[in-house]
Amino acid sequence: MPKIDVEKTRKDFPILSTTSNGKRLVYLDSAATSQKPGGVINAISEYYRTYNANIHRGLYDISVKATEAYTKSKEAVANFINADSYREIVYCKNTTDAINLVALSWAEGNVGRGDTILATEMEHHSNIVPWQLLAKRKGAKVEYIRMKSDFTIDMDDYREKLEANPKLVSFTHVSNVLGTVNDAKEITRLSRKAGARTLIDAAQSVPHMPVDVKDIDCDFMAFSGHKMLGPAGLGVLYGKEAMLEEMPPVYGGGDMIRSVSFKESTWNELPWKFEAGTSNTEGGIGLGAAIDYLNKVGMKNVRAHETELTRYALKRLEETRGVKIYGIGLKGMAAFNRAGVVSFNIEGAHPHDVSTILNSEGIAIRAGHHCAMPLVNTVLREPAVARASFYLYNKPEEIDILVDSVAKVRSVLHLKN
Ligand code: 7TS
Repeated sequence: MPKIDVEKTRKDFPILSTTSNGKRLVYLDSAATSQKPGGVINAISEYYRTYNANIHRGLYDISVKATEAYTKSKEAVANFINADSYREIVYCKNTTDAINLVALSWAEGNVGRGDTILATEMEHHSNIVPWQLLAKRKGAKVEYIRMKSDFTIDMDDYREKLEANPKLVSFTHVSNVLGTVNDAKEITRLSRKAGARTLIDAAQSVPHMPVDVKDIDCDFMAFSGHKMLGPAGLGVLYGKEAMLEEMPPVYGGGDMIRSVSFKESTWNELPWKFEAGTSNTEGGIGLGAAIDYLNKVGMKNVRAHETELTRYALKRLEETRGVKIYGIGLKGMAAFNRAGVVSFNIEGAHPHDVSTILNSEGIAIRAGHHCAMPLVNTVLREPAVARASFYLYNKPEEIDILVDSVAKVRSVLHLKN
């Protein structure tokens, strides 16, 4: 028995029964953003219909209820990643914002002239640009751990780069282009041994597999609610309590203070110290509902389902003429961890044309540099790649539609061989 009843699951996602270009929507772009189940949509709607109020401010019932729901969602996030408490869960706008918060707070005080920040060659721009900005401000430098030709991190290169005593190792858990799952625990262990702090960009891992911050033992982790069935505009920064305690706030304003005088201010307790102004209450409530949904399905089941889909997609695409895959192939999956992101090109076709033709078949995939220009342009040496990415609501039949349409692309573009 499959652990996920995909037809039943699909019924929970209203958008999946809509059409696009007269065809049933085949949504294969969950790495960009996930679709939302009715439970999440309803939780947000119920909040606006029945208890919309500003949190932490009113003493009246609906404000208390909204505050409780928002705080409860933080407890759900903390449990979901096995953090010690909701005090370690800071709400931001998204992964990008969470990483910038660490750059502007912790790193601002701890990285100086000549210091190094280590990332990898497979980062999303959001885990490159904040460090480049910091490096410019501080006279520090950003270095990148090399990727091997098998699409995994070169651990020898990493060990070598650790000898320069970097202040921070900030790396992606799962590549949004390659689907490579990096060994977060080992990378963190080595970084700790070298005296560096660790930030994990978990935008593509937390939504798709069990992730345990205590087991990994990282200092920081960043991820986005919109990629895990929640609404956009709400991301998470996890930080070890001791780290967050010593960090200064970045944004000042309402709610993040304990007291304010004309001369100076003191800060609210964690995690509110980092959350100035009126909160994204609907975002928190929506993320809480998303986590309830994922917990019911079980993250091990999500991971198993996506692994199965990935194997099937790789098998079918590897058999398709003219298709080149960027990432661990079907054979490689025996040895390496791989997530449900499959980037490919069709020989002789620009990925934008591929995406446009697939769109006419109702298929949503992404084409471009996927906000990982250094990886795509410099390491893979491509101007762009097409990418299909999966989630718990995708089914093998959709991969068949994708692969059949890829064959159609070849005939539309009159590609030979
Ligand atoms: N890190 C990784 C690994 C990502 O895949 C993304 C978004 C981000 C950070 C940034 O997330 P945000 O929520 O702050 O925007 N990745 C993608 C993608 O692959 N296609 O669209 C967005």
